[in-house]
Amino acid sequence: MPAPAANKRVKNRRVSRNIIIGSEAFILPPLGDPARPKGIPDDHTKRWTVYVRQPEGDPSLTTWLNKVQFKIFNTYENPLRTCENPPFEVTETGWGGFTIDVRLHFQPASGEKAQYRQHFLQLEKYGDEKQQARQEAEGCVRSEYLEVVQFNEPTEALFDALTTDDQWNYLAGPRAGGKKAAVAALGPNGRPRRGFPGGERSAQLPDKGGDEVPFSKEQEQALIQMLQEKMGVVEKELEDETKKREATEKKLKGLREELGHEAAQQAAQQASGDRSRRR
Ligand code: SLL
Repeated sequence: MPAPAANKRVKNRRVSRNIIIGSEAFILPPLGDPARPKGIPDDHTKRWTVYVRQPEGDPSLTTWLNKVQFKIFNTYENPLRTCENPPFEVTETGWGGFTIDVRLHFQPASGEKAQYRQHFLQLEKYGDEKQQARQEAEGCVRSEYLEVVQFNEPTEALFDALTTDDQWNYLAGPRAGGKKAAVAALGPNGRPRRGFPGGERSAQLPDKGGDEVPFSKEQEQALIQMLQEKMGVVEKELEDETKKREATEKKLKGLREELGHEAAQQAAQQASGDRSRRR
């Protein structure tokens, strides 16, 4: 009985995905300020959000990411926060920074175990003077890092998910920038541009092609193979031509020698005739 695709692994393949783990913190209006939202503990000075998302224009992380859990400081109510759907983020208020455990749970068909990351919730300004001036001006402290998640020999089901066009569909949906941006996200074929809303960022090809996928790694590989075969044919032809040229040159040399010999004989005869006539 063939193994179900969720167990069967694609040999010698590794697929990577980038994710951003980060946090943003904003200063709250001080106590007594009418602009200060109600119901916030008096000692809280910041509103912050911790998040996991894909870099802009990258394939949707829901293809492989099922849910994210954020384990925040244990004085918060229900410190293990679970996000089953995007946006994978938690917003809270507080007064101090701490390390947040981020648990990445993969789609069941991936057969992958959960992975853990950590993120320090940075609330205070940091960096050089220029950076701090900007954080001050924006009233926002952001701290992000790029993480790479690698799927080594993914299950067939995961590999399929990671190589379909649908991963970019979210780019054509409603989003900041409205309809114009959504239209800009569509390629000339009316389908979402592959990964790059501005038509830039990366030259990476999707792994598999299809009727509406003009370029893929699979096609690239086929093209390389075809070119290598053609190069083989051309090399063989070149070899044959070289042999032919060598044979022709040999013949020519022979003819020249013969001709040279005859010419020399003729010249010799002529010379001896001349000599006899002179006598
Ligand atoms: C530490 N940095 O790691 C310190 C603790 C805790 C911050 C920082 C309010 C929490 C609440 C808050 O901001 N705590 O209201 O439950 O030991």
